[in-house]
Amino acid sequence: MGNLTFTMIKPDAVRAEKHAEILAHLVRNGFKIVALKMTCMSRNDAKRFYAVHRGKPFFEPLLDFMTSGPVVAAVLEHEDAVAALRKVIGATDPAEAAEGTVRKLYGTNKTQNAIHASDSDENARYEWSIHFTEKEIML
Ligand code: 3AN
Repeated sequence: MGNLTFTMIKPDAVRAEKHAEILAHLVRNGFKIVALKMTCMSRNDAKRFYAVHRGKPFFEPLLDFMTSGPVVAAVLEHEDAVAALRKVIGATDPAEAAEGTVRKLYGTNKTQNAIHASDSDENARYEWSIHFTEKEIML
């Protein structure tokens, strides 16, 4: 398992001014930030990002939400990074997320769930390449 993963603080958490707190939470949990930017996703970026969900009933609302305001994108370093970050962010539905996880603390519902984390090394590389060039990743 690789030592890099990708995360994105979603528009709900950025609108609520929670992005700095969430980044601090990740750093306290042992993640090192190796790339970071605040940006707005275009509809085309969001379509590429969520291509696996095309056709699902929540796809269009998800695109509307993800393009509704700025996000904070980051590449994070940690041992077994993908699994480690999934554990810290919690289940997709904040109501089901474990106590102390980012989604339990900051999420509202399955769409507005504060943060994204990649679910495989391959998807992490695909997702960070939508946001970062190679020279923006500080390895
Ligand atoms: P996760 O982000 O936990 O890996 P995925 O990859 O299944 O979850 O879903 C990607 C994103 O799509 C989620 N973060 C969430 O915002 C949205 N989503 C997933 N399932 C639903 C659903 N049933 N209803 C609304 N939004 C959903």
